[in-house]
Amino acid sequence: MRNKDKIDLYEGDITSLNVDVIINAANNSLLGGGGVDGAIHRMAGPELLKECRTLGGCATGEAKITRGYNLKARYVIHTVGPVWRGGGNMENERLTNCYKHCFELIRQYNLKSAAFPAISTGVYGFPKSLAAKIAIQETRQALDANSKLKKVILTCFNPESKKAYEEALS
Ligand code: AR6
Repeated sequence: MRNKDKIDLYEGDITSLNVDVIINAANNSLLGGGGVDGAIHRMAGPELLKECRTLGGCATGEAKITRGYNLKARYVIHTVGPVWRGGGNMENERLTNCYKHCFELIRQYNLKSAAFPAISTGVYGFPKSLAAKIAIQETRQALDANSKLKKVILTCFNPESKKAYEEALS
Protein backbone atom coordinates (compact mmCIF):
# COMPACT_ATOMS: atom_id res chain seq x y z
CA MET A 1 0.00 0.00 0.00
CA ARG A 2 1.34 3.42 -0.93
CA ASN A 3 1.76 5.95 1.88
CA LYS A 4 -0.59 8.28 0.05
CA ASP A 5 -3.38 5.74 0.56
CA LYS A 6 -2.67 5.51 4.28
CA ILE A 7 -3.85 9.09 4.91
CA ASP A 8 -7.61 9.67 5.19
CA LEU A 9 -9.53 12.87 5.77
CA TYR A 10 -12.59 12.44 7.99
CA GLU A 11 -15.28 15.04 8.50
CA GLY A 12 -16.71 14.49 11.94
CA ASP A 13 -16.19 13.80 15.60
CA ILE A 14 -12.85 12.19 16.44
CA THR A 15 -14.30 10.49 19.54
CA SER A 16 -16.39 8.12 17.41
CA LEU A 17 -13.42 6.63 15.57
CA ASN A 18 -12.36 3.03 15.92
CA VAL A 19 -8.59 3.38 15.77
CA ASP A 20 -5.72 2.32 18.04
CA VAL A 21 -5.18 5.86 19.28
CA ILE A 22 -6.79 9.27 19.06
CA ILE A 23 -4.80 12.42 19.65
CA ASN A 24 -6.07 15.10 22.01
CA ALA A 25 -5.31 18.81 21.52
CA ALA A 26 -4.93 19.50 25.24
CA ASN A 27 -3.53 22.31 27.39
CA ASN A 28 -0.51 22.31 29.72
CA SER A 29 -2.52 21.10 32.71
CA LEU A 30 -3.85 17.98 30.93
CA LEU A 31 -6.90 18.36 33.16
CA GLY A 32 -9.47 18.88 30.42
CA GLY A 33 -10.92 21.88 28.63
CA GLY A 34 -13.25 22.78 25.78
CA GLY A 35 -13.15 21.85 22.09
CA VAL A 36 -11.85 18.44 21.18
CA ASP A 37 -10.34 18.04 24.68
CA GLY A 38 -13.78 18.38 26.28
CA ALA A 39 -15.32 15.98 23.77
CA ILE A 40 -12.66 13.32 24.41
CA HIS A 41 -12.98 13.54 28.20
CA ARG A 42 -16.79 13.35 27.99
CA MET A 43 -16.69 10.25 25.83
CA ALA A 44 -13.82 8.52 27.69
CA GLY A 45 -15.41 9.08 31.12
CA PRO A 46 -13.97 10.19 34.49
CA GLU A 47 -11.25 7.52 34.60
CA LEU A 48 -9.37 9.46 31.92
CA LEU A 49 -9.15 12.57 34.09
CA LYS A 50 -8.01 10.39 36.98
CA GLU A 51 -5.10 9.05 34.92
CA CYS A 52 -4.31 12.54 33.56
CA ARG A 53 -3.97 13.83 37.13
CA THR A 54 -1.01 11.47 37.63
CA LEU A 55 0.93 12.86 34.64
CA GLY A 56 2.05 16.21 36.03
CA GLY A 57 0.92 18.22 33.00
CA CYS A 58 2.65 18.47 29.64
CA ALA A 59 4.91 21.09 28.05
CA THR A 60 3.95 22.73 24.77
CA GLY A 61 5.13 20.58 21.85
CA GLU A 62 5.39 17.44 24.01
CA ALA A 63 3.00 14.47 24.23
CA LYS A 64 1.84 11.96 26.86
CA ILE A 65 -0.14 8.75 26.43
CA THR A 66 -3.03 7.34 28.49
CA ARG A 67 -5.57 4.58 28.07
CA GLY A 68 -8.78 5.33 26.16
CA TYR A 69 -11.30 4.03 28.74
CA ASN A 70 -14.83 4.25 27.25
CA LEU A 71 -13.57 5.37 23.86
CA LYS A 72 -13.32 2.87 21.02
CA ALA A 73 -9.66 3.89 20.77
CA ARG A 74 -7.38 1.90 23.07
CA TYR A 75 -5.17 4.91 23.80
CA VAL A 76 -5.25 8.69 23.85
CA ILE A 77 -2.13 10.73 23.18
CA HIS A 78 -2.41 14.17 24.75
CA THR A 79 -0.33 16.85 23.10
CA VAL A 80 -0.22 20.58 23.71
CA GLY A 81 -0.08 22.79 20.66
CA PRO A 82 1.20 26.37 20.67
CA VAL A 83 -1.06 29.39 21.03
CA TRP A 84 -0.70 31.42 17.82
CA ARG A 85 0.92 34.77 18.65
CA GLY A 86 1.60 36.05 15.13
CA GLY A 87 4.15 33.45 14.01
CA GLY A 88 7.34 34.85 15.51
CA ASN A 89 7.27 32.79 18.68
CA MET A 90 8.38 29.38 17.41
CA GLU A 91 4.78 28.43 16.69
CA ASN A 92 5.71 26.36 13.60
CA GLU A 93 8.47 24.49 15.42
CA ARG A 94 6.24 23.80 18.40
CA LEU A 95 3.39 22.47 16.30
CA THR A 96 5.87 20.33 14.34
CA ASN A 97 7.15 18.97 17.65
CA CYS A 98 3.62 17.98 18.68
CA TYR A 99 3.29 15.77 15.61
CA LYS A 100 6.83 14.36 15.99
CA HIS A 101 6.26 13.42 19.64
CA CYS A 102 2.87 11.86 18.88
CA PHE A 103 4.34 9.76 16.07
CA GLU A 104 7.22 8.74 18.34
CA LEU A 105 4.74 7.37 20.93
CA ILE A 106 2.78 5.67 18.14
CA ARG A 107 5.99 3.90 17.10
CA GLN A 108 6.97 2.99 20.68
CA TYR A 109 3.55 1.45 21.33
CA ASN A 110 3.45 -0.32 17.96
CA LEU A 111 0.13 1.31 17.06
CA LYS A 112 -1.25 0.68 13.59
CA SER A 113 -3.90 3.38 13.25
CA ALA A 114 -4.24 6.90 14.61
CA ALA A 115 -6.59 9.86 14.30
CA PHE A 116 -5.56 13.49 14.79
CA PRO A 117 -7.60 16.64 15.27
CA ALA A 118 -6.31 19.86 13.68
CA ILE A 119 -4.11 20.69 16.70
CA SER A 120 -3.99 24.39 17.73
CA THR A 121 -6.42 25.55 15.03
CA GLY A 122 -9.40 26.12 17.35
CA VAL A 123 -9.13 28.19 20.52
CA TYR A 124 -5.34 28.47 20.04
CA GLY A 125 -5.82 30.32 16.73
CA PHE A 126 -3.14 28.72 14.55
CA PRO A 127 -3.84 29.45 10.83
CA LYS A 128 -5.55 26.38 9.39
CA SER A 129 -3.66 26.21 6.09
CA LEU A 130 -0.25 26.43 7.74
CA ALA A 131 -1.24 23.88 10.39
CA ALA A 132 -2.49 21.51 7.67
CA LYS A 133 0.83 21.73 5.81
CA ILE A 134 2.71 20.82 8.99
CA ALA A 135 0.31 17.96 9.76
CA ILE A 136 0.64 16.47 6.27
CA GLN A 137 4.43 16.87 6.16
CA GLU A 138 4.91 15.16 9.53
CA THR A 139 2.40 12.43 8.71
CA ARG A 140 4.20 11.61 5.45
CA GLN A 141 7.55 11.50 7.23
CA ALA A 142 6.17 9.23 9.95
CA LEU A 143 4.62 6.85 7.42
CA ASP A 144 7.94 6.65 5.57
CA ALA A 145 9.78 5.86 8.81
CA ASN A 146 7.28 3.43 10.38
CA SER A 147 5.96 0.63 8.20
CA LYS A 148 3.81 -0.71 11.04
CA LEU A 149 1.64 2.39 10.90
CA LYS A 150 -1.07 1.61 8.35
CA LYS A 151 -3.61 4.40 8.72
CA VAL A 152 -3.56 8.04 9.78
CA ILE A 153 -6.91 9.84 9.88
CA LEU A 154 -6.88 13.63 9.89
CA THR A 155 -10.20 14.89 11.19
CA CYS A 156 -11.69 18.06 9.76
CA PHE A 157 -14.32 19.39 12.11
CA ASN A 158 -15.21 22.34 9.89
CA PRO A 159 -15.19 23.09 6.14
CA GLU A 160 -12.11 25.37 6.38
CA SER A 161 -10.05 22.54 7.87
CA LYS A 162 -11.16 20.19 5.12
CA LYS A 163 -10.16 22.72 2.46
CA ALA A 164 -6.81 23.32 4.19
CA TYR A 165 -6.00 19.59 4.25
CA GLU A 166 -7.09 19.06 0.65
CA GLU A 167 -4.82 21.88 -0.48
CA ALA A 168 -1.91 20.62 1.61
CA LEU A 169 -2.33 17.10 0.18
CA SER A 170 -2.35 18.22 -3.45
N1 AR6 B 1 -13.61 16.02 16.85
C1 AR6 B 1 -12.67 16.47 15.98
N2 AR6 B 1 -12.24 17.74 15.95
C2 AR6 B 1 -12.79 18.60 16.83
C3 AR6 B 1 -13.76 18.21 17.78
C4 AR6 B 1 -14.17 16.85 17.77
N3 AR6 B 1 -15.08 16.38 18.62
N4 AR6 B 1 -14.09 19.31 18.52
C5 AR6 B 1 -13.36 20.35 18.05
N5 AR6 B 1 -12.58 19.93 17.02
P1 AR6 B 1 -9.52 23.07 19.88
P2 AR6 B 1 -6.73 23.95 20.22
C6 AR6 B 1 -11.61 20.68 16.21
O1 AR6 B 1 -10.02 24.42 20.23
O2 AR6 B 1 -6.91 25.03 19.23
C7 AR6 B 1 -9.11 23.17 24.74
O3 AR6 B 1 -9.91 23.87 25.66
C8 AR6 B 1 -11.75 22.19 16.15
O4 AR6 B 1 -12.73 22.58 15.21
O5 AR6 B 1 -10.20 21.89 20.44
O6 AR6 B 1 -5.49 23.10 20.14
C9 AR6 B 1 -7.84 22.63 25.38
O7 AR6 B 1 -8.03 22.24 26.72
C10 AR6 B 1 -10.36 22.58 15.69
O8 AR6 B 1 -10.25 22.39 14.28
O9 AR6 B 1 -7.94 22.90 20.29
C11 AR6 B 1 -6.91 23.80 25.25
O10 AR6 B 1 -7.08 24.72 26.31
C12 AR6 B 1 -9.46 21.54 16.36
O11 AR6 B 1 -10.32 20.49 16.78
C13 AR6 B 1 -7.30 24.44 23.95
O12 AR6 B 1 -8.67 24.08 23.75
C14 AR6 B 1 -8.70 22.07 17.56
O13 AR6 B 1 -9.51 22.97 18.30
C15 AR6 B 1 -6.51 23.90 22.79
O14 AR6 B 1 -6.80 24.63 21.64
